[in-house]
Amino acid sequence: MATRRDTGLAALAGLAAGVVTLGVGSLVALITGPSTDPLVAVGSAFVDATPAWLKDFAASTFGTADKVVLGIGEVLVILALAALAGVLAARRWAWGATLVVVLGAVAALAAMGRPDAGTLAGAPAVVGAIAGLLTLRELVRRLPGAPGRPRPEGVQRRAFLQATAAAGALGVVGVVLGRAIGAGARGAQSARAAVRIPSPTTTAAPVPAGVDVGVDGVGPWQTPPDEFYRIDTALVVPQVDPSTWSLRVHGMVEEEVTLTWDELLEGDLVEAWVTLACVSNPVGGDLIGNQKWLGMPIADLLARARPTGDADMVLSRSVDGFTASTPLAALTDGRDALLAIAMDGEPLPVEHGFPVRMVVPGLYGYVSATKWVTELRVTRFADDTAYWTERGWSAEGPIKTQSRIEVPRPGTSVPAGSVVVAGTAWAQHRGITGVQVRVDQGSWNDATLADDGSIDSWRQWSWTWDAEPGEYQLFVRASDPQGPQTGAVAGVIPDGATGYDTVRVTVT
Ligand SMILES: Nc1nc2c(c(=O)[nH]1)N[C@H]1C(S)=C(S)[C@@H](COP(=O)(O)O)O[C@H]1N2
Ligand SMILES: [Mo]
Repeated sequence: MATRRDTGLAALAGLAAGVVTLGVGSLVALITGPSTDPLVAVGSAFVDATPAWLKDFAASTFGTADKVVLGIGEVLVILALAALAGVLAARRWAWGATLVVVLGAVAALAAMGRPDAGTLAGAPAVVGAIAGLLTLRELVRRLPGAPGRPRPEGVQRRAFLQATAAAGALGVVGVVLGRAIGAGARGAQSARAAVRIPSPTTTAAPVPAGVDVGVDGVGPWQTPPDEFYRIDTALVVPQVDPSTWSLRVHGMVEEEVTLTWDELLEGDLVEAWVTLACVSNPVGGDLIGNQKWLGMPIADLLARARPTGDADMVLSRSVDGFTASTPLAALTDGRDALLAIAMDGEPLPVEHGFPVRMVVPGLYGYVSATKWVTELRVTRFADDTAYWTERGWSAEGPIKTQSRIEVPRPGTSVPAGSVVVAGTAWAQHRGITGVQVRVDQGSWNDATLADDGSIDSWRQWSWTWDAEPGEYQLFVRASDPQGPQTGAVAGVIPDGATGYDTVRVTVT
């Protein structure tokens, strides 16, 4: 009967073999591409298989750190399974070996199932698993008390631990080297540095100085690019070389069109201020940002392709397989729906879609803002579904009129007297017509709107409250031309959260 200590050593052997597997896998992925790294491939498959409630939980709990949390969770699960493989292998080699083979096969299939998978996508997982198997066999043979090990137990133990530590260290070096070299070799960053963004054919209307409400604690009207929220399913940021990029427009069209990067740069480019928002943004949340985009009107491209008869949707597709279903009408009704190449006058940041992404005013990102876009297929809602629709979200996602209080912060104390309450409201492509603030169950008070930057952008507001000491709850609501936003509370699934943002404050 194996003792508890033997089990511990066997688990260590499994861990070391697991790390070797990952290290070799990530080194082989230097040849086959970052999305074939077993850790990345399994994580991506997991992301794709994630049901709507779990995505919602991850986004609302971890925000844009959800990828880091996923990565840590994945590594912990893999290491636990590797330890189990070690324990099994020590009892009976075939059991442990079977577990390693199954794990390797799962990782290989995950990599081969990625939308951008090449023929060798499974190689890192397969080669890694073979290296792991060989390591595990060597280490299990060296377990103290294993058959054919005549030396005194203490000596055996030391030899085993040395071999295990060496294997584990080599594995870690492999993982670190693979990742570091891979990150250095990512081509898009240098391609981006070489891009010259042409001047707009149509410039955006000048932004009034008063778009910023001028209250400390209310974020800038223009979101700095490096603070812009990032939401996507990509565990490694797709690296797209503009010189080989092209966009194919096909499906229900009279003429198929292929657009190259050079043609895009030479076309008429429109500049527009648009506030992008994520459907997973909870009430009061910050998965939203406002920027100046530059791009070719998608309507111009569709006019060349000439959509046929009863087409009512454009299914855009990214290099990494993400898809979005955008109503054809939203792309052709004259709003600034763009194939964007620049944010704030600079080439798109790689994680925000370099070289080309879509930006459509008034629609949540998941149905409109495809990054790294390479394909537009004109089709019908009745015939096709997009990435998130297949996971429980609505096929159409117009942005809901919303508002949030940014000052005062929740749970803070403010001195009695004049208290400035301020924040942001948005109703992209409809426009904010008013914002009101309510104290507890009192009546609604009109806030002052800051200057309007564009009908597709958010709008800041402030209200001065004559506050007496006590505990209060503040509520905000915004109005668009159709009337005030709803106070009915709804979660983000299936088509965006509703309800009033509220803040509790103590007046002293
Ligand atoms: N290729 C790709 N594009 C994508 C997504 C994605 O997962 N993959 N996510 C969409 C979602 S849900 C949102 S809210 C916006 C976010 O854009 P940002 O990361 O530039 O803020 O991108 C959209 N475009
Ligand atoms: Mo989103």
